[in-house]
Amino acid sequence: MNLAENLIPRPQHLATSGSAAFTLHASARIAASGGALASAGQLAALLRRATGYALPLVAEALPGDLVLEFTDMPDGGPEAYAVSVTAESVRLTATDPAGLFNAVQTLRQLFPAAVEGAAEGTGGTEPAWTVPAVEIADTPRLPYRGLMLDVARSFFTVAEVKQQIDTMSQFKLNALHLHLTDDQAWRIEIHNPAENPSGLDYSRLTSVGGQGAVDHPGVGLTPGHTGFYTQQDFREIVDYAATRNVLIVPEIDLPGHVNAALAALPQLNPDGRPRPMNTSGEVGYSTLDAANPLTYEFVREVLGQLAAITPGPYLHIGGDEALVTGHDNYVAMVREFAAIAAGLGKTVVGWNEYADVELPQGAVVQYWHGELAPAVRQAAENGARILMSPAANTYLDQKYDSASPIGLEWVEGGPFTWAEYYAWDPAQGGIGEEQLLGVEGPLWTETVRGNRQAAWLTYPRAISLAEVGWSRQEDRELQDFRRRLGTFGERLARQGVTFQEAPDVDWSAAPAPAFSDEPVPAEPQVRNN
Ligand code: TNX
Repeated sequence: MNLAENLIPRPQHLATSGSAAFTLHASARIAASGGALASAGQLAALLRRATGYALPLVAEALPGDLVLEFTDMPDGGPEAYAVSVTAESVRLTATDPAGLFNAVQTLRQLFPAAVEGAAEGTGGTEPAWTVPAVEIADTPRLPYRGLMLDVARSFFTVAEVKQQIDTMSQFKLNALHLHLTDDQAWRIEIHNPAENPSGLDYSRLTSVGGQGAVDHPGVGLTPGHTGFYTQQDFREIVDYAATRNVLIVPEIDLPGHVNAALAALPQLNPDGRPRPMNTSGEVGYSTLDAANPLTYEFVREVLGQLAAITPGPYLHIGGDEALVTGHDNYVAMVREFAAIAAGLGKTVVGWNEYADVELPQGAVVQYWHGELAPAVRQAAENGARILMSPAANTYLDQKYDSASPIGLEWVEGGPFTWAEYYAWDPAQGGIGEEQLLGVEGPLWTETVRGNRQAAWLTYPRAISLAEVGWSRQEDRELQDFRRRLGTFGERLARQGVTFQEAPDVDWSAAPAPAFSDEPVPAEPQVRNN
């Protein structure tokens, strides 16, 4: 099978040409300059590791070289790219660095799967490093194709987050939403401001609030699964993600899901006393106090500091499951918090409950469950854009089947496999294509510890989502995707990425790496949806 037939996500235009394949030889070089050098360097690193070739970066190409360069692409957006392979050369072109990054991911899949391994690991049999002759012109359907990692219920170290960015970005997923705070924990350092008349001690958010996680009876709060990011750590994640065309979207969940903040800052509670930390998986019991002026001072300080370390356009303020807030208080607080975020120059994002509140122009509504109509109305009236995370098509925390050792199973219609996350159209319920910002798969982590477990729930379902977001609806086909998915198993296995070996997919090219070299958490106290 021609490897061009296996690409994920499926490109918009692909033609295999009659020309002979390109073969990468030890003498090959990579030609690039200026803004193309970053992607050229990444391609060089990947190919050097697999082939052991020198692959120097040079300014001018000769026959047999790989070329990365910028060109005009009148029809494409910032992520559009082209790949042209003949027997003589491989040319990757784009208008922007994001496009060249995407082109490299496509080229990577055009090489044999052995490209994902170290040279010495290939057992001495040198594969032929050939690439089929193709012409590809590609651009995404939707601008935002994301995953969400709940680092509040279970902490992930900076190194773990970087590893997840590496894995997701090969599928051209370009946004990682970090759910930084929740009832169980607060994960982002907030400095005490120089002027601090009310005396809120923000350092306690992490010294106290950072020490939680969802507890698992008999397993406990294992080290590495509690903790927090310093602002320096956060910048490190943002910078790393940017080199992989991934935008970081930070979330502070407000006005519910705030128990860790209420434990850290006693003045936020009506009685002025700290709440105890709570490591159960319970939801919906905590709220900020709309009548307390310190609530707004606190949110202004936190969002201000977060905005200052977030170069991307989005600031997520949560808004979900504020079950004990009271409607009027909810509206009063969310309106003010959204205005604060907008005042910081950010596009505010919130879960779809917040679409009941009048939102600033151009806000983003992240739909996860319930009625879609308020989100569609915000789009029509306030220019809102909709980010689709319907639980039954995107929730990566759900079990694959009742025997899954980890995962929740509260979402109606579940459990869910790769197919439910593939066979749907995000433009539904009256959402216009222009109003659709994109798709996102949230990985809530009440039952998850560490990257092996995270990856097992994430893959292959996130691969389905990547194609939903990238490829045009009319180009997507379940049976063909099933086939392509199966061929991808070997690449994930070589990368050391665990995945669920869905029984209806042919993974015979390679088994998945073991999932269970970390303890499987015992059932946490389960949410009551
Ligand atoms: C609902 S989805 C939540 C989270 C839970 C998740 C578990 C959403 C906006 N809120 O607090 O972790 O369900 O599936």
